[in-house]
Amino acid sequence: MGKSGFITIVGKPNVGKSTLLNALVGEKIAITSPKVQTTRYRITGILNEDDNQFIFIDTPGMHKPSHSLGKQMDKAATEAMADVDCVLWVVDQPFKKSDEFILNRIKHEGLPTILVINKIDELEKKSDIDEIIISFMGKYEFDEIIPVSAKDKTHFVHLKNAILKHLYEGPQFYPEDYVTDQSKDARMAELIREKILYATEQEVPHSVAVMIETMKVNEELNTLDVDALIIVERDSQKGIIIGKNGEMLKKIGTQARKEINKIFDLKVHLTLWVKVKKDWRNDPQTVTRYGYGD
Ligand SMILES: Nc1nc2c(ncn2[C@@H]2O[C@H](COP(=O)(O)OP(=O)(O)OP(=O)(O)O)[C@@H](O)[C@H]2O)c(=O)[nH]1
Ligand SMILES: [Mg+2]
Repeated sequence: MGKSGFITIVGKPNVGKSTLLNALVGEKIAITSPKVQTTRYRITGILNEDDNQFIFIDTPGMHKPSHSLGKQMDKAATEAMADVDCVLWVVDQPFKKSDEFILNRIKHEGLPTILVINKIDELEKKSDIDEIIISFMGKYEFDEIIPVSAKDKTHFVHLKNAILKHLYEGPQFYPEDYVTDQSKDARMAELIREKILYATEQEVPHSVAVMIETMKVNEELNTLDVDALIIVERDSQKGIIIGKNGEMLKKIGTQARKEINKIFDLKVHLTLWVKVKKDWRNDPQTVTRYGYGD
């Protein structure tokens, strides 16, 4: 009988948690971007391999929250550490004072924790990895310290074997064709948000939420007609998202549609709308309504 269990992926923003989740599962489950705080809620991604089932939980990067959205993100990350079999703490640089925040939470849970040093493809010399390892030594009784590259999928066999030690023999939790807990709507909304994260700068990416308003099968054209709403916090941001002569919105729509078509093997007809909801990130009720609450 194979093993199965839950593995939470935690770490600071932008260290490559979601990239690692996608690479381990072998499918784009979570969106990724070079901007910090890309992931906003817990996302489950499941890998079935050799009778074993790895249930990974990707979390928002842990940071000191400054608004309701940030508080919910932080809560989601912390709560994802309860009741799991093992934690992957992902880092990409030597230990700093700012890591104590996560270290203390890991100590509090006391779970088996594997320190995953990511982005080793970016390091110039082997001694750079050693420097990171040494800086984390003695901070916690890590089960293992494993350098990886989520981008190149290096040392994944070693990582999966280290995780397997903490999973349990028994029936699998999910059917084999179940890869994520996200609904199709949520995944589509996230893919649209990802394109916005790439296309915009400064405060705009952080101020954006995306909701799927309607989704209908168009039998005549054999398409799925999707209307999505992009919400921003200010009129100026709405102007940026729409762009001169609507160019920006068109670009976001084209990129999102292409990827949605590919991932879901569907022909989607996507219409994007933009709306301003002033300071929505500071309003707990709105944060929940946009899908980032409890
Ligand atoms: N070179 C390199 N870049 C990587 C690797 N893993 C992730 N990245 C890049 O790092 C950036 C952040 O990746 P994400 O996966 O979005 O990071 P995250 O930790 O999920 O970020 P948050 O959701 O904001 O907490 C992206 O630009 C990725 O392409 C890696 O192994 N090598
Ligand atoms: Mg992420």
